[in-house]
Amino acid sequence: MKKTVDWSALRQDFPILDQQVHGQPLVYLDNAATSQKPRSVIDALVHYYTFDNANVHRGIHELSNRATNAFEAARARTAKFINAKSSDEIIFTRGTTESINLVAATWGAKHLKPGDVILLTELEHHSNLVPWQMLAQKTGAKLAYIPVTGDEGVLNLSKLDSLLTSQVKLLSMVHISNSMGTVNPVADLCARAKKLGITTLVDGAQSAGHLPVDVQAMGCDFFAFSGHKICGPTGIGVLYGRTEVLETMPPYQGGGEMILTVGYDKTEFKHAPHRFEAGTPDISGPIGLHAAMDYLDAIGRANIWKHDQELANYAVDQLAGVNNLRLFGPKTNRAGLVSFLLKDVHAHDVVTLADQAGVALRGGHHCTQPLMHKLGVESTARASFYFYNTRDEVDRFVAVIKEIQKFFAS
Ligand code: C6P
Repeated sequence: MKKTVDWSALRQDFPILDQQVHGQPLVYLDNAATSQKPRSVIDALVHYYTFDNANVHRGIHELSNRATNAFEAARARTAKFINAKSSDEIIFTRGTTESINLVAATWGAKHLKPGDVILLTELEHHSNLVPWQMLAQKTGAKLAYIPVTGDEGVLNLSKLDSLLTSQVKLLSMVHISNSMGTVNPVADLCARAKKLGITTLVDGAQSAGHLPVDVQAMGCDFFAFSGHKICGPTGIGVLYGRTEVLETMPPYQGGGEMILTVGYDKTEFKHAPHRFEAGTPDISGPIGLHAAMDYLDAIGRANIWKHDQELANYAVDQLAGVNNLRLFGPKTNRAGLVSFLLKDVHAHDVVTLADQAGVALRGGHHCTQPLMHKLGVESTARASFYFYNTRDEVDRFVAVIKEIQKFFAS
């Protein structure tokens, strides 16, 4: 881990941050929705389209070779980024959502039967919930949930033994909750599941770009994340799958590039990962993602995690001075976000007024509607931090929240 990082110098790498919104300097605190992109990522995309654009794996001309090499180099870089054993364990998708849908459509359809149980947590984003509901309807499998304790949004693991029955075939869980900031003990949970022969999936949408990820140490069978939340482009995502598990799975979609031979009545499919990547893929996406991963690892994700957590803890301390504020999320080991409500003020009003002051927040159910209902609310306002945010920005955010509270209280 590097000892010191010049965080404010890093801000210069993000041209978008240097602007005024509604006459105020932009304070971008919606990083859990999507992160901003450093110049190196934008440059990588421009370079690819300016000099190397061609289709991959098909041509034998120079541009096609360059594009193919860059595309496959991004796959190898991704394997390194999460410490997968091999690049063949990396499937490019459109994002976390598609990664999870791919597992549901292929692994799920092959391995689940009526009466089997898919175990989730009550913290899940709709992306790690709706695909399993759809699969359960198709296969006759059932869903069960590890419960959360109230506003802290921490898993109540005292129920785990009774939930881990012999019917459970899959444990699929979020690593970091996007609406609470909870960090789940995924390595422990994967180890418990593995002993019982249960397949595991970790939704890393909010973790991959924020802390060091080692899928082998985590012990999961699948790990999903999105490029756009880790300084990469939109439209590119990753599904890691352990080779032994991928090889049991039928293809996702049929088409070009995923086949070995095709006859009029029969097709032989390629091995992973190509079996799961039919058609012309997003090529610039992995190239941009490669640049993003290089950028993040030059800073060091352990450093980023420390910075994220310091900002979140500082925000929690400062928000304690705001009247009638209900704070959600864990008391310890909070990820870099704060979710809250002001008494009798709709989260959308908080976000709209904050926007007028140049502060970008998110308000809503954050695609965790069942969790919101469990907590007895419709929505929360959320500030989510990344390494380019500063304490001064947290101060501005808190000052704005104080003003909004006073405005509605008067
Ligand atoms: N959460 C947020 O503002 P996609 O859309 O596929 O890139 O990521 C989906 C997703 C899956 N899991 C978790 C834990 C997530 O946080 C997200 C995206 C955004 O919180 C948009 S709702």
